[in-house]
Formats: sequence, structure tokens, C-alpha cells
Amino acid sequence: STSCGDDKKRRVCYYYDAGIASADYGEHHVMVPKRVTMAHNLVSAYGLLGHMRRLRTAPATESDLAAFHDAGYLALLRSGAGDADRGVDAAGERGGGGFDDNPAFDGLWDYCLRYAGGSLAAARALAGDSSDIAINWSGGMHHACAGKASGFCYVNDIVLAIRALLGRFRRVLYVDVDVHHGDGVEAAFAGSSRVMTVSFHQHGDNFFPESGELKIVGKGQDERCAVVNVPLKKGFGDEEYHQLFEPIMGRVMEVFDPEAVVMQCGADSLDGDRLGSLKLTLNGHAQCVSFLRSFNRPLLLLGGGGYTINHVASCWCNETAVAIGKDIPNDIPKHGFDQFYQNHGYRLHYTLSQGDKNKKNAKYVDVHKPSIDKLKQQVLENLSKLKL
Ligand code: ZLS
Ligand code: CA
Ligand code: ZN
Repeated sequence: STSCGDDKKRRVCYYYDAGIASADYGEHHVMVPKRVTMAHNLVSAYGLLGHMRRLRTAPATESDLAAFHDAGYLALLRSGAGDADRGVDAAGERGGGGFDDNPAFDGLWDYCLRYAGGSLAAARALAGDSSDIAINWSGGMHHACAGKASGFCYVNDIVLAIRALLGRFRRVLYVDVDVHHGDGVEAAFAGSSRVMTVSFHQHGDNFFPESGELKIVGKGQDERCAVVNVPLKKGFGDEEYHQLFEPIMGRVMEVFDPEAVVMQCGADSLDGDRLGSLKLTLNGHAQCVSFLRSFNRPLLLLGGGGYTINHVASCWCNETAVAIGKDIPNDIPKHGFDQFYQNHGYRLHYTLSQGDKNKKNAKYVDVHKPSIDKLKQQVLENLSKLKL
């Protein structure tokens, strides 16, 4: 069980739309929307639903999406974008490599409206002051651009949610712990001093999307933008991560002093993920949530990546418990999906045997561990240079 920063309870509201489960990127795709249903069933089996207000299921409307996205791109998305073979990235052009990160699948438009609707409803619950923490695990699609899909993301629910929050709050902080760089959100607010974006991500060896280098503090001459990037090496685990996360986020809270915080909780930074090569434990990941929660600002929790689906479900269930401020037992209650956790002895907090993959990445930690403090100093220095 993770320490919750404090014992003070929060008013938590939770959004779940069962319609998300029918979205299917295709049988060989790594993105599996059903993992959100698995997380929800775990949340329910642990009895956590009784501790939260349930948000009304309300898909977004096309005009909601038009607050950020181009009309032409939305028309393409709504039309189903032609044959299944043709991705909707680059406004209809076929993705490279002969297979598609962003396939046009049946029910895609409906899926977009539902996950974006969840993040918007959650943002509105915070803006209307009816909750302290709002959760939408089906959101967090941080790569989508105004006019194109990217990295499994079609509609950028995060940008929409932040814009909704800006109607009520002066400064909004965005924190992204997905293993990938939060490029779409960063680009959308790079010119704004009312939104600071912070992403921690694996970087190097052409890891997608390759952006998010340390040196990028802002864009253009006038540095009135607030962008913080923390590039990490393969193999980094709880110890290395938190040597950076807490000092950096502590300083960010000090200098930016946000009135609301949006957190993308991508679970692909966990150990054993199919795409990522970081080694966070469930507790190490949740520690990011409890640290930000401890500052007591309106907090929006969103999902994101996560490609080993039982790990994802365990992670987001655990973080729902952290949001509420309730300890839950490590033994997974019997429920319809419990066979997915059999390989971990029906335990929430899984441990992996030292496989080849782990050994291989251990050398990266040996090489880069000594430079973590230097990285921290550089990020803190960048922070002191921002003109806010
Ligand atoms: O942050 O690396 C790339 C781009 C390519 C290689 C893959 N091909 C298909 C297109 C060109 C350079 N794409 C990344 C995208 C990662 C998106 C992360 C999203 C998020 O977690 C937020 C939700 C990538 N990495 C791995 C794959 N794509 C990938 C692996 C395996 C497959 C199966 C399904 C699809 C095609 C075969 C796929 C993609
Ligand atoms: Ca990230
Ligand atoms: Zn990711």
C-alpha cells in the first residue's frame, strides 16, 4: 500500500463509460481499450465505487472537439476515414512501415467522443468545484494534434480538458508520467504562460516520438512559455525516477503555483511494459499521484499508454484508491476478470523475475545513474530561467 501524503479525504468523482470497451484497434494492435474495463472491474471489486461520485455518461459533441481540432480533420474522423487499411494520421495518408499506429476502425468516432467526453466532464466537475479530484482512465491521449492522429491518439482530450479548466483557473499545470513524451499537449500550449507542461519520458535510441530533449525550455525568442522535459534512460526504476520527480515537481509547484493540476498517468512507465523500458513498480508510479495530491489543488487524473494490460488495470485501480485515500489489500478480490492476474499469484503489486530484458537494461542504469543529479540540476536551472 502506498502512503497517501496525508490522511485527509478528498471529494473524488469518477467517469467510466462501458462503451469504451467495444473500441478495437485491430487484433495485432498493442493498444487495447478493454484494459480500462479491466481497471474498472477491479475498482468495483475492491469496493471503491462507493467512495466516489459517479459522473454522468455524456459523450463529447463535435463542437466540443472543434475547440481544438480542425473541422476538416473532424469530418474525416467522423466519416470513418475510408477503408480499414488507411490510417487517419496525416489527414488520411497511409502510415509508414506498412502497418498502422492509427488505424481507422469501426466505432472510432464514437470511441473518440466517449473518451473526450469523460475528460471534459471531469474537467467541468473540477471547474464547478463539486470535486477535488476527477478521474477518467480512458483519457490521456497526449499525442493527437489539431489536424492529425499520432501515436494511437486521435482526439486530444487533455488539451480540451485543460482549455475547459482555463475558463475557471488562472494557471493549470500538466504533468505527464507516460513513458512517451507528451508532445501534443506541449505543442498546444507552448505559447501560453497560463499552462505549464511537464513530461517525464524515456528518450534515446529513436524512442517515439523522439522529441522532449532536456534543452527545450520554450519556443521562440520570447520565453514566455512554460515547458519542462525530463528525458530518462532505459532501465530507470523507482529510485532513479523519484530522485528527479519529487525535487522537480516540488520546485514546479513553488515557481508556477498552479490553481489546478492535470496528470496523465500513462502506465507504460511500469516495469514489464510491452513498449516502455522503464522499471517503475506500482508503488513508484502511484507515488507520483500521491505527491501531486498532497499539494491539495484540484486534480484531474487521466490514463494514457500501458501495454501489458493486467499491469495497467492494477496500476489505475491502485491509483483510484490513492485518490480516495483508502488502503486496499494486495490480494485481488474474486471477480469476472481475476484470471488475468493469475500469473502474479492474484496479487495487485506484481513483481517480475529478472528476465533478459531487465538484465540488459541494468547496464543503462549503471552508466547513467551518476548523471541523475546533474540532470536534476539542469532541469531546476531551466525552471529558474522561465519567464512566467
Ligand atoms: O504515448 O514508433 C512509432 C512510429 C513508427 C513505428 C511503428 N509504425 C507502425 C509506424 C511508424 C515510427 N510509433 C510508436 C507509437 C507509440 C505511441 C504511444 C502512445 C502513448 O502511450 C499514449 C497512448 C510505436 N511504438 C510501438 C508501436 N508504435 C507499435 C508496436 C506494435 C504494433 C502492432 C500494432 C501497431 C502495428 C503492429 C504497432 C505499433
Ligand atoms: Ca511522459
Ligand atoms: Zn506512452
